[in-house]
Amino acid sequence: VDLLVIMYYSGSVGIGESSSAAEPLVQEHKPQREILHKSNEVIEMDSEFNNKFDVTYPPRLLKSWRPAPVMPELDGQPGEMGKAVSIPTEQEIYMKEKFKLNQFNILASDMMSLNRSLPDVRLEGCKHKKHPAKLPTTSVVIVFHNEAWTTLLRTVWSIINRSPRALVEEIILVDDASERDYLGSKLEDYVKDLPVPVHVLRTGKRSGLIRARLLGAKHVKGSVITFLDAHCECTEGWLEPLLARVAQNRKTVVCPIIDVISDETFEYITASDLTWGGFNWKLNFRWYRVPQREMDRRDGDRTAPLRTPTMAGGLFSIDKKYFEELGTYDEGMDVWGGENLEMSFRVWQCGGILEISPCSHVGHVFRDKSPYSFPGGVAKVVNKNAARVAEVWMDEWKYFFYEMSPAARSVDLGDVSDRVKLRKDLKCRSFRWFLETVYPESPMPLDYYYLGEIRNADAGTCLDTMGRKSNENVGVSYCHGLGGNQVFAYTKRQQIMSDDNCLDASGNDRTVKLVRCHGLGGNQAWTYDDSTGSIHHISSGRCLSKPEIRDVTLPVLKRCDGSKGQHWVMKSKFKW
Ligand code: LR7
Ligand code: MN
Repeated sequence: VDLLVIMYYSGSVGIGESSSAAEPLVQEHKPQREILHKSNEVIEMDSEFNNKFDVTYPPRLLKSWRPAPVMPELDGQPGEMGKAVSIPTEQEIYMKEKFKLNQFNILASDMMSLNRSLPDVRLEGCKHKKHPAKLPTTSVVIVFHNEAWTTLLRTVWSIINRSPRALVEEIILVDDASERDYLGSKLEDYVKDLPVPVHVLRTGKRSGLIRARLLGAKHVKGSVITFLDAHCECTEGWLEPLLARVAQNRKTVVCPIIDVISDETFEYITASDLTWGGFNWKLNFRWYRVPQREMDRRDGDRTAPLRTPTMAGGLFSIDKKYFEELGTYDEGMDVWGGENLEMSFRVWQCGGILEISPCSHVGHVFRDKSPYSFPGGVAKVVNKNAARVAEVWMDEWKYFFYEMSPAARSVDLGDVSDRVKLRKDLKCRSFRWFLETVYPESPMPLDYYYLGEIRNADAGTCLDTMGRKSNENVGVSYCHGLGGNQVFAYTKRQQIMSDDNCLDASGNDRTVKLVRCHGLGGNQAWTYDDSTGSIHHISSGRCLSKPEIRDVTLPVLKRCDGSKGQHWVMKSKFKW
């Protein structure tokens, strides 16, 4: 019995104070190798839900298994051992043309073996880790729409080659109304001869990845469902740590570390084991650094499972019955997006655990754009899905999303009453509980006084991020009243936040920057006086003032003088 299980049955409940730092963003899309951490609080997880249930498997559902043999390197083939593939210069124009088909370099993929070898990227401590002699079986479900042949089949072969044979019940491929010929009968014929049962299901009409996964899940015969995207490569020992965690506690949902397969060269690049999943005000999934408190909870053991607030969405194992008990997915979501946060919130708020197992590595081709169509339009679809998440799971924190993505207010999000009922029936906890207990580092502040525009009484203009990034200046511009770049939160921790950035001024800076919130006060601490309207920068003792010259759009810090140019209005929704 490991520490985690002991914690479950001991029933300790402790709510963490939300005083730790919001850890800086690691990277926009792709996980990164670098590390850095601070903050040091330890939070006990709530255990009330799990200890009411039998969370382990009956022995008859467990199977003996042996590790898969290590795959040999194929001499002279491009991409072996996860190396980058280079395309002959005379093919470069052709390569660029073909890139658009899948938004990755299909020539590189086509040059490599479907059985290419990969390095064993695991930490030393993972290679010798003992897993239970018996584990549950899994069905691997892969949905795809117009996926390339070689990436799809390399995903399939990497499962076959690198999983203990006894543990893979089947691979289920769900074709979401692809329009490419080779994904028809050619695919069905090809998979007949594989050494693992592979089934091809078809949605018939474009259903989106969420409903396509639901179709696949319905047919699963294994005890555990493992979802993968259709352009992945599983590495040595990827499956055992996932199944081992699910076996220890059926309510654990486990993700591998998602390594990067370069969309340009198909090089296999190991991702950091020190990032976890978060989200921003737009409800985009984001990678952030793991806070020190989670490192401490694991006693500094980097091979121990990492509890993550959210998951990327594509790659994880979940007990089949638990998947059903927990309400599978929200069938009202279309095409792409939202389901990853929805499931993350649902798992945590309804008594489960979401983890990343650092001993399991699966590569994924990260792309900058989607290659396929979004029936209904990208923005509409993504906003609809996110609004469904916000309405069902996020309580008053949904306003951060709506303020940031005002267009989401006017999308037709359909009927969410079934999902609201699910939340009630499962007696799920509040979003406040989630923020306090699971994700105190969230960019959505737990306690805040104000959320909205900040208007200068003299100039009549509003603070505006101008769409700038971290470490750039905050500006002012004409108040448009539409939210987005003009939305700020004034928090109980004296921050003025916009998404995961905070207003920050250091030393003798006259201008004010947007800097990743660190939660430590200092240059990011401000006091607002609602009677005078002054925004006072504590560390410098100066006040936020309208820009000095008319045409300049940068607000400045000046000696506080009570003038109208230092009067800022936070109107409406103020909750002192
Ligand atoms: O209409 C569709 N029908 C489909 O079957 C649209 C997509 N799909 C398939 C598609 O072919 C692919 O196999 O669904 C799968 C995921 O689509 P991608 O690869 O275009 O998505 P992604 O990798 O950009 O996006 C991530 O977020 C998605 C949000 O809905 C899903 O959760 C993806 O599974 C998820 N991918 C990962 O988690 C891998 C790591 C990426 C990160 C961070
Ligand atoms: Mn993907």
